[in-house]
Amino acid sequence: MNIAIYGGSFNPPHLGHREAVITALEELKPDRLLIMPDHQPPHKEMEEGSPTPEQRLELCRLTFGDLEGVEVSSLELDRRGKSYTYDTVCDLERAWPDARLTLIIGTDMLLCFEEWYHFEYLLEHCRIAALARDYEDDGKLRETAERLREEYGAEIVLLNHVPMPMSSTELREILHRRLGAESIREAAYAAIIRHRYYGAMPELSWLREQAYTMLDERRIAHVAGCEGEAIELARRWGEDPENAAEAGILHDITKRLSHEEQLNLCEKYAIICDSAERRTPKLLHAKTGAAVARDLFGVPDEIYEAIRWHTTGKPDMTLLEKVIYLADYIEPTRDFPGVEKLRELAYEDLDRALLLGLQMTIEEVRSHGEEPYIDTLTACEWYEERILERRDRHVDP
Ligand code: DGI
Ligand code: FE
Ligand code: FE
Repeated sequence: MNIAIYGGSFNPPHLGHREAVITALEELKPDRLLIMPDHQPPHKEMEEGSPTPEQRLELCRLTFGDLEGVEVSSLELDRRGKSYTYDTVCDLERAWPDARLTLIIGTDMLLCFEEWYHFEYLLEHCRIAALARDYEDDGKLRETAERLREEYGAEIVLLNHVPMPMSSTELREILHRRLGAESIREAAYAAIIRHRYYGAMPELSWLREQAYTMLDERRIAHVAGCEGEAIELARRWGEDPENAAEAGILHDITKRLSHEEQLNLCEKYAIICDSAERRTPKLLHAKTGAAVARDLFGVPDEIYEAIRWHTTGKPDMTLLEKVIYLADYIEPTRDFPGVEKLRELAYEDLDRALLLGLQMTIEEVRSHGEEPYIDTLTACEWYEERILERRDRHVDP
């Protein structure tokens, strides 16, 4: 049996790793290919804030799990401590005494192979498959391969592999700037965002795609409008436009769910709701939307809260909460009597616009013969008082 082993930190695994695996499958045709995330690399410290070994293992499953003949192995994780390939090879030889082992390694790893723990044993017991870019032009690589063959009788094959422009190190540096999605397998990227590994922030185009599949077709224009308006309001009032965009994109993600589904989500996320909320699914979608946004997309608290309060508002709102409340109200697809006035006011005096929005909602709800929800009423009272106070003190907005 031919077993190929592809070890590494996979911190995170990316499409370059996946391409390498596909090349190795084609060229080596192993019976099985083991992806072997290390517990702790022997030659370096794992960067602070990296996901745990178990989390990296899971990211590997999400990156390679669908490839036939490929298995993500927890051997090195289970062994704990520093992960020496020598120990792994010994373990595999014990498990499969007749197997022929091939180590798949990167170019740089071949160049320093003589620093590996018990490298002579490894060269004697394993074939080496080095992932080489332009190896015909790479004198140093060919020289090293030739020398290892001569000195140790090593068996070395070079896999012609065009590496991706992106490395794990580079990805760790850009994920928090809302970049990198195109270099990572979708399912793994979704997990990275969900848990915000590496301080990752979602690429907005990726987030839109995800959110829009959760919406009624008719609502997409509203959500896109709300995102754009939130960005503008954020710029006007000194809020972070990207956080505003993220909250705008996600604010209505549970809106299309039925009343029953809303209530199921309340149960799932241990959301407490009173009888008025239980009766009015319109009020629930703000709470369930925030919970789902946090669960699926790992939104930070400030964005969670902005989604949470976007329907009713509340006293003493944060800037982001106000921005989302108003963006939802005045985005370009909204056309109700009075929207123009509210649009103007939102860019002139944020609190007065907020108050006007609250008052209009109360009027609207009452015109349907319903009683506005308590949060809406207390929010309205709070801003009425605040604006009166402001007037008394002649304070500018
Ligand atoms: O989700 P959207 O339609 O984009 O907007 P939204 O989240 O502000 O929801 C608006 C709806 O919610 C609108 O039909 C009025 C309703 N609503 C807002 N505040 C209250 C309310 N309904 C009741 N019963 N009480 C409220 O205080
Ligand atoms: Fe809403
Ligand atoms: Fe909305």
